[in-house]
Amino acid sequence: MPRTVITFGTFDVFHVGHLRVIERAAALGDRLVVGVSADALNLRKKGREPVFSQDERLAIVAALKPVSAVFVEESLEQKRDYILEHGADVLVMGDDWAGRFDEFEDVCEVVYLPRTPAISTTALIEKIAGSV
Ligand code: C2G
Repeated sequence: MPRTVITFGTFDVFHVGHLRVIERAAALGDRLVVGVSADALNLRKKGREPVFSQDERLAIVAALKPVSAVFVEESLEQKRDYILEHGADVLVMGDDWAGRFDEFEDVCEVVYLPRTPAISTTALIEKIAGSV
């Protein structure tokens, strides 16, 4: 049986920190499925629209070599359903979420990976805004 890894994220203004977490997640199994958070979920969660639309963010993540499949993450509360639906053996998240998804240890392994230091979508937006 192939080992399926699942991870979630907004992946807005895609950067190398996103790439590294996806590469490391994929290395933990045979296939990687990525839930890309919906525009509406971001608005609820962060109070602003992402720079790139969900269709654009999905297209970027789907085109990455380590990614086998993508889907839209409509709500944070559906995580258990997504894990079961996609037959995930491992849930991977960056360690900014450490401990937050331990409740799913009854259905899969839960792994938190260290974030890539010194890069974030927010910092990039501020840097770009400050240079124009
Ligand atoms: N990440 C990272 N290093 C960075 C920036 C981000 O490893 N410098 C990781 C995050 O830890 C996360 C993934 O990249 O695992 C996606 O990050 P975001 O796009 O910020 O996603 P987030 O808003 O955390 O959405 O269900 C959970 C949410 O959908 C996660």
